[in-house]
Amino acid sequence: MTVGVLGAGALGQLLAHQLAAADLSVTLLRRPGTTDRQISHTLHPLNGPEQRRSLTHVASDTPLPLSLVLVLTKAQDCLNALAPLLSWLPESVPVVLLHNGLGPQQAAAERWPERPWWAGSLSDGALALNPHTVRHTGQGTRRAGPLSVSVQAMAMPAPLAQLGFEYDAEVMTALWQKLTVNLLINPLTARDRVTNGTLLHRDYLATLRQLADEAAAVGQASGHADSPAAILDRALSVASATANNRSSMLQDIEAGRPTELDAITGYLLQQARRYGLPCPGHQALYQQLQG
Ligand code: KPL
Repeated sequence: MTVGVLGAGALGQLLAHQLAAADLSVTLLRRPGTTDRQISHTLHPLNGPEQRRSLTHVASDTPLPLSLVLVLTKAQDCLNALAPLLSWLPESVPVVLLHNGLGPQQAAAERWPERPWWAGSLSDGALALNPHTVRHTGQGTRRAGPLSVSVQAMAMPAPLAQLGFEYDAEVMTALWQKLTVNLLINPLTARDRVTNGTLLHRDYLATLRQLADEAAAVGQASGHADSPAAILDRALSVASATANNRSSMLQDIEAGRPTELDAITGYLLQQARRYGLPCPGHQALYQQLQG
């Protein structure tokens, strides 16, 4: 049986390499209409020499014997990318949503309620040097857990454990915590065009504190007991572990691609409006980065 990876950006390529390195069969699921082929991909791992391997690319509307699907598209592309795949994928196959931000996870589970949805987060740094070459720039933590109540009793799919994902029964908490990391790191690094590690400079501390305070207030209103200090510490420790990395939002801006701003800062602002909470720091970043 094969693991399908939907979304062949930096993290999609990285996980495809790591699955193949663990001797698992892996296929990159591409846009419908693309020709099936074998493509040579290169990984620059954190340590050791570069690795080359031939990876299979297959159009996502082509039925295949998949045992698991990992979704690493951009948040805003997730639902459209899933539709052709879910038109044929047996309902028993677990689908794991691993994109940044919040919103599409709930939308997918509502649109296809019969599916065994999983969700997760990874805070690795990865840089796509070109569509077939990726550099792993920072080791992150990886957590995944069942999103739908109907899969609570299901064991974690083995390939996730082989990729170093820890099982997390409270995956919404993991997603919230990852959201707070992205809220503090991505928009600031994208606005100022700096690496993640630049945020460790004291010039950024006051801004990061304000962003953490605002995020904590929204989190507490929506049921996530996360303190401003915990949010700040978490973001600083990821910025330090991925210091040389350019955040995915910065990479998107530099490549002229749409960013995940709406699923990250946009999601927080939407929740803030719901609870009547002001978020001037996040609002300003949203406006500076929009368009
Ligand atoms: O998730 C990331 C991203 O860039 O989107 C971090 C963890 C901040 C790594 O750069």
